[in-house]
Amino acid sequence: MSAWQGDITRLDVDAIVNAANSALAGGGGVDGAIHAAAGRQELSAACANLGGCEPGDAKATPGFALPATWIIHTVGPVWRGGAHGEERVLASCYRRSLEVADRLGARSIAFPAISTGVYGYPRRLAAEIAVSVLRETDSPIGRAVLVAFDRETTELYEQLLSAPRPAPGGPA
Ligand code: AR6
Repeated sequence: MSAWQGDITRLDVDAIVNAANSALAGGGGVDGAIHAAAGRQELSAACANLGGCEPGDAKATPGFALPATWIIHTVGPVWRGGAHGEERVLASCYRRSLEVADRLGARSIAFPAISTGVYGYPRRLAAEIAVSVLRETDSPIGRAVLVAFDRETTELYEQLLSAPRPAPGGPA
């Protein structure tokens, strides 16, 4: 697992994850950047066939003009103070994206900081969930890149990735 700062659409990995909305209708932020780089018409048509996506779930389309072969569209939670299941839904986004990508045969995947833009999830809490789900997973996907678009998120990922992993079975 590694952290990288920049535009996720430029990454040459098997799959990139999109922070989409439940209609899979396209939007701003990373979703807008992915639609623009993949090709708006083709990607919108592919998304329209998927029948939407529930928060915490993930669905795939081809990457079209992107270097990535696949786009895994996931829908993060809207932050409503933290007592509305936001953590469970955000963790599920990471897990389900890995499952869908693995089923397609992807062996490398890049994630944006899901929900931390328009959806308002606090950056530190979201980064902690991303790192802990990716650390705990037994997914066969060998390479996961956490893509940050801003300096604050990059520093959070770097701090969390350099912290020692708790010993299995050791004190919490
Ligand atoms: N590459 C990597 N990360 C990016 C890029 C990029 N090109 N552009 C933005 N980010 P957001 P959300 C970061 O708002 O909070 C859309 O309209 C950004 O700095 O894209 O899950 C959808 O259609 C932030 O850290 O997604 C939904 O309606 C992170 O990506 C809604 O926004 C996520 O910010 C989803 O909101």
